[in-house]
Amino acid sequence: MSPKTFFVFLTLLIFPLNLVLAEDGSELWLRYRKEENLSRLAQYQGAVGDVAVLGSGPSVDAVRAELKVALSAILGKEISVGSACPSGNGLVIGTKESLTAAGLTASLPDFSKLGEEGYVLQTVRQGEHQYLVAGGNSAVSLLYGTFDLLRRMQASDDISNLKTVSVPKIAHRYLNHWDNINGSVERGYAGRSLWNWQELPKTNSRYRDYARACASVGINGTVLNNVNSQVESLTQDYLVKTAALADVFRPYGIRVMLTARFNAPMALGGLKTADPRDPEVIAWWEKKTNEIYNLIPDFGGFLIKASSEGQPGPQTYKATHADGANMLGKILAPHGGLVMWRAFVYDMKIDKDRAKCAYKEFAPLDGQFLENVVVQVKNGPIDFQPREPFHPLFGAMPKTLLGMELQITKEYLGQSKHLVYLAPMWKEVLDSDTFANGTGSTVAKVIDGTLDKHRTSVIAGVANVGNGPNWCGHPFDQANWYAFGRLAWDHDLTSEQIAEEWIRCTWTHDPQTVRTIRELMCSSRETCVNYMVPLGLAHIMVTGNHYGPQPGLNAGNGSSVTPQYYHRAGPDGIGFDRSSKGSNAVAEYHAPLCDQWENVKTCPDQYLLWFHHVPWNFQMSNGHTVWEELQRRYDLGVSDCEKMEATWQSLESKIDAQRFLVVSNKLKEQSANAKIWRKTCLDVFQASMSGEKTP
Ligand code: GCW
Repeated sequence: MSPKTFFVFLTLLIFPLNLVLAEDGSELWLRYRKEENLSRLAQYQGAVGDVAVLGSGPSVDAVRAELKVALSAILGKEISVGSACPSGNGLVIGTKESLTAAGLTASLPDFSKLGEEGYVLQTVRQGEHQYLVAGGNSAVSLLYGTFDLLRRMQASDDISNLKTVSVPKIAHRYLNHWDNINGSVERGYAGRSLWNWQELPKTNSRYRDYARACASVGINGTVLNNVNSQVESLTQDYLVKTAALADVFRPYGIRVMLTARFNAPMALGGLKTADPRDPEVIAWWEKKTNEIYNLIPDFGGFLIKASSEGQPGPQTYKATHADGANMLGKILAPHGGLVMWRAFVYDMKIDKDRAKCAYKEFAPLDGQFLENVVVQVKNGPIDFQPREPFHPLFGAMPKTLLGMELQITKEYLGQSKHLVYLAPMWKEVLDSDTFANGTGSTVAKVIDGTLDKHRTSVIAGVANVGNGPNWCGHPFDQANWYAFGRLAWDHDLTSEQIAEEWIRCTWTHDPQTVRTIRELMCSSRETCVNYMVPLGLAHIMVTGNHYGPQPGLNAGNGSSVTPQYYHRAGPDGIGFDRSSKGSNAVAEYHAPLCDQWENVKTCPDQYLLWFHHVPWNFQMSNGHTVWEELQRRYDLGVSDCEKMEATWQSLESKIDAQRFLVVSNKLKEQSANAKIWRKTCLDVFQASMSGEKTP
């Protein structure tokens, strides 16, 4: 332990309220600090020292409140936010009408292209004066424009001559909380649930901070409860509590949604069936939906996990997913609500290859879902693994509104103990070409609705937020919440750009440190793949908690979904044969992908063992056998973890002591874990190679 680290440790022990606690990560990336660069400070004072937010209403008040806090901190003096256009230079924020009335729209772009949420942020010269103008068509768009400006200022960017137009590419950008009523969070690693159901409808200041954080990256919806849904969430008591949260979130442009348990008409309504075609069932849902909209007029809709992992669903009644989803869709449509129907199903009676199940159940239903029904598909065909090829449904349901579900909480990627920045993984999926409609039919274009001309679009992220002081557990997990929002808004942003923004808001402006942290973040996902599941391996984590390695559990019994089921290591080789000689999952992809992945010679290394079972002496393109290459990748994973540790240590003087220490300790644990992964996996594979049964 370095002397500085030791000192912090001691201080934390002795003086729990010492100033160092100020950097506990609770401010997230909205960590407004005084601009230290004097010429920049002067520029900011000139540009935004005089501020007016035109108009009124809850969202406008939210803009004012944010600006007051942020600008006062950044400029280092109390700023008052007026409501009339400044007579000299200054910042003016308003909707089209108010800006027009102030005579400021002449040189601004056409507002009709901005939609409801897009904004313009532009420097406007008028006579002798210069205004920085943020404008849009709705009060919420002003909030987005404001956060854009504040992001630039936090990053110490030049704002003297701005000309930005920003419109979200995806309409519904939702978080999915897997939070239970008792305060536990399924796959939550950052404390208990943020929602205090006991205390609600009484609210607390953290709810508002959550809304600020979400709005600052453009997240505009949140599903409050677990997809493994408890019917209690739909009782009047809980709806009143939900309405209280909705009231806090509304000014920030965030709509609330709930999951609904499909058999609620039975469990809550006392009916004998939940058959979606039964008139009494339909009437029950109608009544419940009306009750919800009476309390929450802008309720977003229901997210449903049906006929999946023990959750009830329409199939009990020999009805299809479309029957179930449409029944609810029809009821929600007049209210403007959506049904998000999950495609996470893997009934292995449908196919022995888990990766094929959802496609087989859902693809034939294309064209049968109503317009306000979204089929919500995980990024990959199995389950949030460190690497999977994209889900084949993305190229298979052009007539269906497909939404994508990403997992921000890193269930299978070291949870809140490992530093893994997820943007590169999400970009990999979004940028993948499905070839559904010829070259360039990327997954991003499928889900933003442009490929198949859908009227709306959806992306969901399983939240990593809890009630712990730094919200996400690992200080770097905040970057994943941030990146989800930024990519949901604009999937053309690069992982590097997003990391850079986040670092400059969260850690420091020092260029060298920014670069170092950015590189560390951007390589972290590949590092994780290397020490966990290289070359297309998957799902060899401990059954249940999904944290450490457990490739050998039940090896050799050949039944259902054990880790051995996934890696198939044995004397003859390793990998899951999904070629036409095996499960033929490759056929769920369009040409040329199916041909490229079918052929072991053209299948990319990163998917080799996902699509192929190869002998241990299989020659990789780099001349290694697959066994040698596996060893090399695990070694690389371990040495890259050690490099991350060393790199972080080199930043000690650049980072506040408290967060430095938290990250140091976590990186140490990550390195130790990577070694355990390497040893456990290689031992089991080696034993399998020689035909031994592994424990
Ligand atoms: O990733 C798996 C998790 C389950 C989860 C399920 C799902 C909410 O292990 O905890 O349940 O997926 O996505 O429904």
